[in-house]
Amino acid sequence: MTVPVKTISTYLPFCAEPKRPDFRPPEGAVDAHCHVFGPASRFPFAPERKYTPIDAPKERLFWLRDRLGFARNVIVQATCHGRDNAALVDALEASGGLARGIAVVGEDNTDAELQNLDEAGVRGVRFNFVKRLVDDTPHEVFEHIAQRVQPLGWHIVVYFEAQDLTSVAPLLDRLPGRIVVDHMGRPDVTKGVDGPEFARFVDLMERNSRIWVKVSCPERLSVAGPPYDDVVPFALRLVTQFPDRVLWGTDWPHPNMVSHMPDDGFLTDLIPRIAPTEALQHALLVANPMRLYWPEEAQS
Ligand code: 0GY
Repeated sequence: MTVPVKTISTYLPFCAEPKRPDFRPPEGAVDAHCHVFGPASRFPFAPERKYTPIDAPKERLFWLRDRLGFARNVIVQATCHGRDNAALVDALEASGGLARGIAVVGEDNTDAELQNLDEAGVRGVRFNFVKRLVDDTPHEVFEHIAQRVQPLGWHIVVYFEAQDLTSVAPLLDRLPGRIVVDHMGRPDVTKGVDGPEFARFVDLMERNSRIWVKVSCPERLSVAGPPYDDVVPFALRLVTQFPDRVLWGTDWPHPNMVSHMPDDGFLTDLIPRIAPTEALQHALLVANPMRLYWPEEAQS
């Protein structure tokens, strides 16, 4: 299959032919963090974006899902599409119920617009604190949006980096409902899994049982590079300590990667290293994401 690469970006293209993983995900497994980008000809990128990605359309995402042995996707609105969730909605509608979404919305979105997103399969809203990706949003705005989406039963996904935990933590305590932290709160892995910085993140999860975490993105967090031995202990710690509050995702198509582009089959093969038993794998890949994204189908 040809990859729809457009050289409009300085970033690396996603891996065209990922390996078939040796690890077989359990039946019904969910890739709970991935994106669709464009195609720009149909879904233009946001004028305020901080990067222009290579097109990564829904067809290619669904092909990857099947190749890796996953059953469902959770598609997360990325900053390059701003608050225009059209590409996300298009992918959700084309998925035949096999994808749910996380949108980005603003205070000016009407209740009817939120309702339409819900009907398309959106189940949460993302608040981004990563300075290279977005301009600052006042915390009161996030709190207001969080209150407005509660009647829909949505949860909040937050993306921040470890050095921002101190400033974001009070907001996390105030936000209602469930909160999912992207990419393990982006620890600085050189500081060690037993160091004070990661301890602060683990402590946050211990104190607040409404906080879940995605054990994703070793390729972004690693200093050593593949096979990401420096990241595995962080994910393993979270999966074993909070087995019913962890999610896993590929992060395909890996926007903003400049050092190397991971093979998604290889990322899938890391799962048994971070979730070493079948019970942990089932919780991580099936039971937890089903509870959050398809609660109407989830077995308790
Ligand atoms: C990710 C990570 C990144 C980008 C975004 O919304 C985004 O643009 O999340 C990043 O550059 O770290 O989850 O895709």
